[in-house]
Amino acid sequence: MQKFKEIVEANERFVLTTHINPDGDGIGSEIGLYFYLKQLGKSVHILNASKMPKIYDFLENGFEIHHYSPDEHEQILKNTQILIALDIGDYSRMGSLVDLVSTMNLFTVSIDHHPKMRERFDFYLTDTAVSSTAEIIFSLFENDSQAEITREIAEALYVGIMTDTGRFSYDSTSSETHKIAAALLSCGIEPYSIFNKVYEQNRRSRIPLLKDFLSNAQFVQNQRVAYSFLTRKMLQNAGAIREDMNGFIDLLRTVEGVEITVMFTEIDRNATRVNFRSRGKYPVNILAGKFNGGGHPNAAGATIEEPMKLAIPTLLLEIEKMLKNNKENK
Ligand SMILES: [Mn+2]
Repeated sequence: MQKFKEIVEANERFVLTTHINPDGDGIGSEIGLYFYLKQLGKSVHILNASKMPKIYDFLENGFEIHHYSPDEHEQILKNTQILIALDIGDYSRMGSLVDLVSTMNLFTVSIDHHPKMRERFDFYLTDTAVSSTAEIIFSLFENDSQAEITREIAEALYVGIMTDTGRFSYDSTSSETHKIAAALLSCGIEPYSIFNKVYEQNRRSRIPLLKDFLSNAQFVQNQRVAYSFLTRKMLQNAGAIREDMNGFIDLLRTVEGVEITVMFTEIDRNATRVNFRSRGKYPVNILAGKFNGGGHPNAAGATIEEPMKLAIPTLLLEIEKMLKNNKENK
């Protein structure tokens, strides 16, 4: 933390980013850090490889979260001294920013709560004990008498914590998490209003897509593994976008006896996105790691460079091995 503060003090121009397909923690942490740096008088831009998810639009007030395009933002990057990637341990998850950033003489920082992957950032502020990157950003404010958490910052950090803890339900939710949430609430934010904006604005196209997802669901390995899939065609027919799938995988996880849940989504003809959930017995980040992905023991993801038809059996075989090894080790 001290070293990070020194980096901040010694520099003036910052760019913030988060991972592709950003979540509430990535966005909330960016916004928190944006204001933190602004309060210290720094120049700050936020450039994200992916478009801003609509549900988090309400957090974007009086500043802009740019959807990165090399032509438009090259100059900003050229003028930048420090690039800070939030909620990313894995450099490649900066998406389209990687091409330009990796050729530049930029000092790169990762602030994250995931285990480090293939160390490529110049500096890491990592705390795997906290629920979310937003908790780390909160502690920046806590440890700095010059910085103050305003209502808009509190709202952004609360969204980060709420979404990354599964609404304060995962094991990563600590007493410290609740203390931080309490501190944020005392800044005057309204929990139901935030909950409503994040979780109760589903698009109608989510429903036909959910229908497909549920009818494709399979239970294998003595019902211990549940999986389902969605093709591009199904998304198209439902008029759906990727955000419409949020939370689908967690429905399968709630089925009794299910230990591992997997959701496959077709990216294109030769690439399949795989998301994993575990109830705790099997660390799914190990599975994701086999395909260059990553995450937490209970929630992870990877992209398999195979058509979905092949990716499904490939992955199911890996799961079978994992279950078998676990049995033998007992
Ligand atoms: Mn996170």
